[in-house]
Amino acid sequence: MIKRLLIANRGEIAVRIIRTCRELGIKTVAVYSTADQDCLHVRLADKAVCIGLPPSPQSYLNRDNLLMAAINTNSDAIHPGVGFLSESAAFARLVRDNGLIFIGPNPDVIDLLGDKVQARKTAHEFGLPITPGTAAIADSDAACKAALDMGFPIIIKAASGGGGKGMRIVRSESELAENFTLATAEAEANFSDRRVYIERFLENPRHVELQLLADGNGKVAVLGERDCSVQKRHQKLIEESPSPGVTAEMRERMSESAIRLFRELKYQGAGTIEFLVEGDAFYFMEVNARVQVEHPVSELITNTDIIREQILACTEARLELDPAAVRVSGWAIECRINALTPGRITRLEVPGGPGVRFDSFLYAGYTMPPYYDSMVAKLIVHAPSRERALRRMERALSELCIEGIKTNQQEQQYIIEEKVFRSGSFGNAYYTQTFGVP
Ligand code: MV4
Repeated sequence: MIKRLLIANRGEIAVRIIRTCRELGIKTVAVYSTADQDCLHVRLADKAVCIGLPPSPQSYLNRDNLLMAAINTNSDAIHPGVGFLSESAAFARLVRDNGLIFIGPNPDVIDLLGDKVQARKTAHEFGLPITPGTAAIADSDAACKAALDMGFPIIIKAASGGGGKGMRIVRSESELAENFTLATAEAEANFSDRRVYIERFLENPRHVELQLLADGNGKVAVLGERDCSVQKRHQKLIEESPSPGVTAEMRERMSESAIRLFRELKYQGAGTIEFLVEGDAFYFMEVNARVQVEHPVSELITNTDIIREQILACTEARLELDPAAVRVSGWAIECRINALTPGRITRLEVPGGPGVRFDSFLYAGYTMPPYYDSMVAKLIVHAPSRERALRRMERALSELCIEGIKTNQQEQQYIIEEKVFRSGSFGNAYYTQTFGVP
């Protein structure tokens, strides 16, 4: 077992990782920018190191500062958390080349999966269904030809994109050339990679993702799926597991193909495979080579500690859980609570009781800095059925009280009570269709 782990992140996910490390007997090193001295992760870790100024490029994205902090504290490994450097092959390589363990898959696998064109090709070769689409496209004439072949509407995506960044939906031939040029420029500006490709656009599919854990030696476990269709401007708002739109038969087919892909990649650690689901068809979209914000819903329905398994997978090439023994039980729902304003938390009352989990870095008296992600808490419930999970979430949301900043708590209450969401019959256009253009 490693002795000391540096967490190259902040906020809620840093707190989450510290909690598992405590239980594993691993000492933790927190890092913080000069805006984060009073953060909960700094208080909970065994040690904390300042790594720079508030803007992320000077602290949480500063690879050399993070590596030096790890070396100077005699850390054995670095956990990148979510966001920031969690899918940076260059950072993973730097960490490894300096004799430390990166908690994630190996850098070549991160590179492969970070290129969406290559990831699609690989997934297709291993038998996963992909949306009709192209490889990287050279110019707008080639784009036009491909679009006419597959039929409109189409969606232009950046090869180095993902998570919705730099996507453009095109509904007719007359809009194509202009959008192709804009997409290419956006891709260059955001990812320093101008390559884009085209897929047939599905109007209102579900966003369904499988949670996987793998030891890098052929042992691969699927911890069920999550439905993340409720999104506002590509920001997930609510996640649940199981998905109301996935049958046992579809889950079986998806899992079988997912296991094959991860086994072939010799994937190590925690990862997610995203699919679009339309009726009883599913299409591979991309792999997220990290642990995700919404992992707790999978933890609750499978009774596992995903961070624990991830750390064991990456540091000892083993999983504690038995893939064949994973059972999905009941229903879990997560509501993300986002700050709409910065400011000081003057009052905090946390929900509790049966089947309620509150993952957060807030405490009364804490002042939210304006520099980072707006998510301040995840409220997660677990119950025997979807109907009971919804009732439990209503109850938990009514107990939650955050004063001093504005949050999206009311909007979450509204969605949980809204009839289409409650019916379980919705796709990724749900938010826009229900609340108008965001
Ligand atoms: C799509 C799609 C429909 N058709 N691809 C969004 C995140 C990124 N992983 C890919 N995404 C999508 N890709 C095809 N071929 C729909 C989405 C999508 C989406 C699109 C517009 C507005 C909200 C969305 C939410 C989730 C997924």
